[in-house]
Amino acid sequence: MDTMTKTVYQLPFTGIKQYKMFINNEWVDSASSQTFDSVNPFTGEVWAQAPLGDKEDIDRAVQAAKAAFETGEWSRYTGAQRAALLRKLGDLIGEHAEELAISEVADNGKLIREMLGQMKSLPGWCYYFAGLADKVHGESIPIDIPNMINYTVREPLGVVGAIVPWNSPLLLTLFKLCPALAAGNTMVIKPSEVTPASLLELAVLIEKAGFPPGVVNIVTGYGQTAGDALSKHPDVRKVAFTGSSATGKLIIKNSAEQFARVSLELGGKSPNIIFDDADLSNAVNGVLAGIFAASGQTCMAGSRVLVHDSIYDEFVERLVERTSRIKLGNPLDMESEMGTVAFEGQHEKVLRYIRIGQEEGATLLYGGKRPMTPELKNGFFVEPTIFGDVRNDMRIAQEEIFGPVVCLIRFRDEEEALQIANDTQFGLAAAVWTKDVQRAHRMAGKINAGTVWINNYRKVSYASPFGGYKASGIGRENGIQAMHEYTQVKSVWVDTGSVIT
Ligand code: TXE
Repeated sequence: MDTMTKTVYQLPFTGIKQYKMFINNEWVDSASSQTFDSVNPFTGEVWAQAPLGDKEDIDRAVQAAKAAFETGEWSRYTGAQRAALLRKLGDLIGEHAEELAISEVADNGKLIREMLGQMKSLPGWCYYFAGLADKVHGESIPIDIPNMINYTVREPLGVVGAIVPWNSPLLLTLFKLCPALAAGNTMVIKPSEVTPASLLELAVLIEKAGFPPGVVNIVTGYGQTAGDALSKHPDVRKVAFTGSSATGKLIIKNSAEQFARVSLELGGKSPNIIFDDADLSNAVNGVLAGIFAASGQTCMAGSRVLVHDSIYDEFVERLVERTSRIKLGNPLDMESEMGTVAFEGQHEKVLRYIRIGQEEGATLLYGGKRPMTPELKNGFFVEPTIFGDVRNDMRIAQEEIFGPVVCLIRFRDEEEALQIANDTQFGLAAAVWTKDVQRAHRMAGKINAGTVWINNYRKVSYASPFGGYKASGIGRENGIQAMHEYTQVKSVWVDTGSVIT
């Protein structure tokens, strides 16, 4: 902290910011002219308003995206041309990282110091997928039929609908936007109603980068109306969704009507497993980062910590001591170490689960309350909370809380650790802390999750596939595999027989 500049960042304006949506490269109000409020979760006050887009606005945006895909300038772009635009967008995001970070913090209460780091990583997504844009190729396939040539080409899908949540709006949008555009698709994006601002700030950069009209459209509005209309739209060929498992199910049902493809990145209840030979101070840091970063509001949160019986007491002592030093505060202050929960409904949900944990008989070892000091009482804060003696069948161990609440569960041996780790409807991520390299890989092989970290927690890269097993999702984001999710394969047959005879 000593080396860090002590700064409290400010919003670059006073009053309430009025946003417009972005359709066909035009800045527009909603068809109904209605707007909705975005509340700053630190002050509890409205700081921005965005157009309340609905079915009609979604339809307009999808038509613009369809025209851009079928007949617009974009439909004639080569991969290298698409790459150049993505690179330009990456440069602009890098240049505007600070403004983007501030708008996300005002919307969702995450820490400015976390968000500055995240924003600075975003250009990497643009550059990586720009690099793949001109390498989307098929294969030549040997065929066991005389005089036949067969080859495949990979083609874009068409209009992609992206529905994104409030916990990391820009990062989770770029997971979708970069491969979708690199592959030649066009997009309609619906941000969460909790966090409309940063995506509309991104739209300014999309326009500045020079993407042709209709390639990227952003419609703000509620899930049950705008989101529903987007996931049902007959001209949408793929829906890319990040959010709750319950809404994910609705998205599959909606998109089944027109056989649109779906990729879903959903919730988790990820196990963070500490063996008795682990480096304990690294493991404690990994547990803290796993559950208290973003106030626990990440799909990959390490919300179940499985601790070997023989080190349980020492581990608890260290974890509680470190947790007691976490400084809650203004998310725009570089010295704060934990921000708020994103909105009132989520705040109530987290506090409700803390009550449920107590009723179920778990031991509240630390936290559990809303802090009421003068600086914090207006914000949607929850103390970092540790439950000990949790049984894996308790609701707090089975249901996604999505807040700064960690469940400590004891295990006696590797077999039991594995059984507990896999005893969940979810399968997004997991970590194993041990110095035994054979055990680490054995566990990695047997855990049912899309990502396993060994002696680490939370690493993500544009180059590595990310997604869930079981109720944590369908499909993978990031990596070369993401390009396959945004393309379809055409098989072309050529009969050379008539030439030969
Ligand atoms: O999620 P929703 P909510 C989990 C987390 C959280 C819970 C509820 O446990 O407490 O979900 O959060 C849009 N048709 N995660 O209610 O509803 C909505 O407008 C189409 C995990 O915010 O899934 C938003 O843009 N779209 C998670 C997006 O879906 C609909 C991140 C996500 O909202 C819709 C967020 C509908 N009927 C929450 N209803 C993660 N995996 O990171 C809503 N939406």
